[in-house]
Amino acid sequence: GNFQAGGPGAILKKFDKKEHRSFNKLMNDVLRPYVPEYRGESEKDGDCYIQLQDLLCDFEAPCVMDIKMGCRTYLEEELSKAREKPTLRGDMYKKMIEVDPTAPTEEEHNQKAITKPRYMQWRDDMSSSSEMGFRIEGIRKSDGNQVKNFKTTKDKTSVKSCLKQFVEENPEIIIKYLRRLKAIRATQEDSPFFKSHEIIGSSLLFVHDKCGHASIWMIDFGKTVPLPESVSVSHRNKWIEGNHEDGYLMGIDSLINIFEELEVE
Ligand code: 4IP
Ligand code: ADP
Ligand code: MN
Repeated sequence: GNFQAGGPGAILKKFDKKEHRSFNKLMNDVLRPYVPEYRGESEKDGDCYIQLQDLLCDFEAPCVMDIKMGCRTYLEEELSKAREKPTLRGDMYKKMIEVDPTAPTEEEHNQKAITKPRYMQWRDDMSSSSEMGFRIEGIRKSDGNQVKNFKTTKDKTSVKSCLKQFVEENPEIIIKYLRRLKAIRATQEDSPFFKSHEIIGSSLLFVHDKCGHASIWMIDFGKTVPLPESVSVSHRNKWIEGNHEDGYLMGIDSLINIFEELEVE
């Protein structure tokens, strides 16, 4: 995979140019407290890595949830590249029919392949991404058991029941997550980095344990890119190709709304 054990309290993630650039800038941005600390580059067995703070190391048997943010999970540049030079992906066709054998068109069935943007758009629509601005990617409970079958978890009621299970209706944890989500949102609304980037495929990592520790960090900046000079985004408005809107803040608004409902239940 992409990860290796780092030194004490650190992990190594496969080096990626876009992610490296993002972490460098984030270390000098108001968002710094909400991302893993970036500790430089390193090399292992001939491969390049970035060294990051291990977000789990202060927790006792943590419960972990990865929420992928945004209404869209592919970059605008991926879309234009695919249009110029469409690459057919058999693996993505297979992943598609595993979830819904009726999803491909007749042509796609014949070629047993689809393009990446087609797959990504379909994934966003099948999950809560397109409408709510986030989706649950995976949950790991304290016993180490992982759940990843959230591909069709789409409507608010089912998303909410997954979140409710994750926090085990523990009011102390809910309050801490809510406070942290609001701090992250307020800081994003102030952040020069956030203002000037299209943030795609990035996640919020939720971590809590039995001792009542709970926190959230922004992770995964492999598809976070600077906006063109002339473009600014709200991170809330609807995406129309060319406007670079990613729906990140729309997603965090919906998440906060659900956690607020869980708080009073
Ligand atoms: C995956 O689809 C995820 O969207 C990956 O994003 C994406 O990698 C993969 O594209 C795509 O196949 P499923 O989750 O439905 O399996 P992430 O790794 O952030 O979850 P990219 O490179 O776009 O981030 P390919 O092209 O790597 O297969
Ligand atoms: P990828 O780019 O391969 O999708 P991510 O950055 O999204 O990788 O990380 C994948 C998973 O690895 C996350 O869901 C999380 O569980 C774990 N992870 C990522 N970064 C950290 C970190 N700094 N500390 C601890 N765990 C992490
Ligand atoms: Mn990723």
